[in-house]
Amino acid sequence: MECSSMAGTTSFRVLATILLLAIAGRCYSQQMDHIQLSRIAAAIENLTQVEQAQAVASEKVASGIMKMLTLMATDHLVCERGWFKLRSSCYFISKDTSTWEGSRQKCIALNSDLVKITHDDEYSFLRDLAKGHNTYIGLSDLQEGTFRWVADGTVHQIVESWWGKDQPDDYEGGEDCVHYRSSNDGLNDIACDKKFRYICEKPAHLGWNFASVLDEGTPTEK
Ligand code: MBG
Ligand code: CA
Ligand code: CA
Repeated sequence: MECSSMAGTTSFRVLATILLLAIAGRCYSQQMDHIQLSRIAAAIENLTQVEQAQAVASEKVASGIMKMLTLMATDHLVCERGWFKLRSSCYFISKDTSTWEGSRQKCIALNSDLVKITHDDEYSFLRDLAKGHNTYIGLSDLQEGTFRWVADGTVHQIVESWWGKDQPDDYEGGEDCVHYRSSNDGLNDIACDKKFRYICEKPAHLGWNFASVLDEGTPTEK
């Protein structure tokens, strides 16, 4: 009886030990689970932060591009010193005089070409720039007897009101180059070897300061 009681006590101890070990093992593995979970949570948190930072960065890039496009649209186009701006072009009015071809070469040397007039307000602007002087523009019928803009070879779209009275008349068959004739207050065809002032045209360029585009707030012109 005692023996069997001893035997019973022993097997109880073994069972209890096994149970304790099992509980301890479970606790340990729960602790491990907890550690793993914390690690995963931290990793998710990190990823979220990275994603948020990326979203902020993409937003900045998008808004920078928008600003650049806005700047390119109009206001921030500028002309260098000595050139006058109208819309997206810069114009140079000479003080010296030259033949029509000589004028063209001088414009080309200034990275431009003799002016091409496409709008009424451009015509008025140039007439004001000429300030009462005879002034060459980039129109001639040296080739094929058709008036073409020398800058791009396009055929002149007739704007009657720009021509002076009774012009163009190819007077005595020898007038192929066009100038603004101050005394007629209009365009006139003339012999190309006459020497006049001239107007050059080239595209205006972006005058923004790159840093201001990336900054918050309204970009400022230099
Ligand atoms: C002149 C023009 C010349 C020719 C001439 C005809 C009074 O202007 O400069 O080009 O057209 O008129 O009379
Ligand atoms: Ca033009
Ligand atoms: Ca004429």
